[in-house]
Amino acid sequence: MLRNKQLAAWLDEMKTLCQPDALVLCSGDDREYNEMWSLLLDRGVAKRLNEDRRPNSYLVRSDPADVARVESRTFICSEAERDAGPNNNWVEPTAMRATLNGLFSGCMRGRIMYVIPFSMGPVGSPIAHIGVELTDSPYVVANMHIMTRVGQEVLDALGETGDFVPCIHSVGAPLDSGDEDVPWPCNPNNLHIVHFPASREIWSFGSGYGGNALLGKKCFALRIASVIARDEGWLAEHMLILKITNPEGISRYIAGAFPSACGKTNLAMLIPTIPGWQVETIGDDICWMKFGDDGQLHAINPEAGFFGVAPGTSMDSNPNAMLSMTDNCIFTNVAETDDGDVWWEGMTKTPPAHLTDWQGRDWTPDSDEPAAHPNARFTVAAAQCPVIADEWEDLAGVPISAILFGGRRSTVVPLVNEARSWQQGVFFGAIMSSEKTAAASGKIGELRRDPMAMLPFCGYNMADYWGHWINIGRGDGAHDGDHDGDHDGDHKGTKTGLKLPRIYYVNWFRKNATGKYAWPGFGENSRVLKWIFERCEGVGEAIDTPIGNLPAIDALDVSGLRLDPNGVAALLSVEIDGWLEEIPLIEGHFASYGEPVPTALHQELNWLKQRLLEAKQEAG
Ligand code: GTP
Ligand code: SPV
Ligand code: MN
Repeated sequence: MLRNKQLAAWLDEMKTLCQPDALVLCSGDDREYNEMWSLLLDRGVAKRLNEDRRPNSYLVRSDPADVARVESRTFICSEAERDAGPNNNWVEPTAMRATLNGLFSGCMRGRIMYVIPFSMGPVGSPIAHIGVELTDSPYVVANMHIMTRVGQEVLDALGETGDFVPCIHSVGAPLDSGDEDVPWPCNPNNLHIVHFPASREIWSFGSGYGGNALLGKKCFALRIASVIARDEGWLAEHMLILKITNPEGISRYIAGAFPSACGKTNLAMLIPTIPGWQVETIGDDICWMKFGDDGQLHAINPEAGFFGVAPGTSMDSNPNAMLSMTDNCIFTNVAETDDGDVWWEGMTKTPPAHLTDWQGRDWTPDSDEPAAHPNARFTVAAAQCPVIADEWEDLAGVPISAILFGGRRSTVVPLVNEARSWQQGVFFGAIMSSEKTAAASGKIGELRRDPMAMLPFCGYNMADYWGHWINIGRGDGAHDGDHDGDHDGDHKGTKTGLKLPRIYYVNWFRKNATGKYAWPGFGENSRVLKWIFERCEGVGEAIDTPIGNLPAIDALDVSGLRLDPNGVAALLSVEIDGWLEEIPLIEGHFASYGEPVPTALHQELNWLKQRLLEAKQEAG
């Protein structure tokens, strides 16, 4: 059955190492999906939700020690430490292999090893890639069914000699005879999420949750794929992809990088508040982009499902997400209502009078803790989204007109700012910063630089990654270091015929003096998308400012929005002093990456500083 020689050999090796009781080759079909759930129901970790309210859906409660990605236990084991960069934890590969051999030795005793052949991207797309995940977690199998394309068609595409990314995953909790299983086996004290970029391998031990365990997602589609993309001259990014159509029926595609839990899913599915405009979804988390023959970057969503943040999602904030999860859905670490449905903070204005919280405890509105874990998630097929675009699985991908970068910044960063050139756009991405969320363990609210929203996901030295972005703008993958720093604003690469996307720095999270969000966000973000669309069409008006091109005050459509005009002006103002205070922080940020930071980015920083100082002088 396994025609691929490399796969057969690797399976033998991993079976010997992990010593599972049995090996199951996954088909990806419904029978297998249902079988995983009967196992999980038996184990007591899953509950079938009320069939009338949430058909064919399950609630799962993880171990409270296994609820999010753990960046401190995530490693990039390149040959040289320098190639992992200050953005990654590095361990010398031979030493790490010795550690992993110890951890994985016998780690699947008493369990089944599932073999999941999966494709990231529609099978047959020139942008897609194949992986095989071995796992001892039926929960992972069920999630992979939804999040990726699994089964025989992938093995067929792989053929006898095709390449795949080997991904080995274990919850790290072997069962010896007589041991009783726990509902959510894991091994948080020995957590290792390891990537070998040279051999393009992934080894994950000790966690069964999200990006730690669904290895097609962050581990493959971002960390390993970013390395492949560097080598092959394309981009693997932490971005949503949306389609926007104006009242005349003209469509454009926009990609956007926002850090974890900063609004990608929401933006990808938004319902415009401005009449006549339409937004449809291509993807909500990951974007792979390659140049097409037309000189444009063409993007695919390598995933087949959404693994979305539940808290904050409601019929007000994101109706299309709510409508995606009416059935056939997996909910992890949400709260349960007394009638066997789900609830989370923000789903309804008033919480139910009684719930069972994410840890299975009684909960009432008087409880001190949230009923759902802040990183509770839903898993659902992308095809269930009511606004999924018809072309979301197009093998050639969709041509990208604009790229957005944005984070959570309560101060200084304006609502929207257009880069004058690709180079300045890369600078915007490189200086992105955001207040931390619950998607990863760590202190919430702390400001950190998260370049291109890739800090936890770039599989190599971040400064080299910036260099790669600069090179992409010139239409080549080669690295020669220097750059002319052109600010001609034509968004054309130096290679003839290149039509690069325009780049924007956006911020939905500015707060006013009273600590409230100054911008209503969500569906109202369509107003910003409209301006961006018009810029791409060559009609939207912009003002040249020291930090970039900002919308002329009446170029941003705020009709019908009950926002005081001073509020809009504040959202679009250039805070000279605030930005001048950022300069040493950006200098420190670049200094922390040292010598490999591209000259082009230093040029942009100097240029920004100069323009700000001039503006300050003019203002007296
Ligand atoms: P990951 O799946 O972790 O990569 O997250 P994501 O980037 O897809 O974030 P998501 O869209 O799930 O949003 C996360 C949180 O941000 C939710 O609680 C949303 O309610 C909130 N949010 C999203 N968009 C906006 C916005 O425009 N304004 C405000 N104030 N909050 C927003
Ligand atoms: C993120 O943290 O950016 C996510 C969730 O999308 S996870 O799959 O856990 O990485
Ligand atoms: Mn994400």
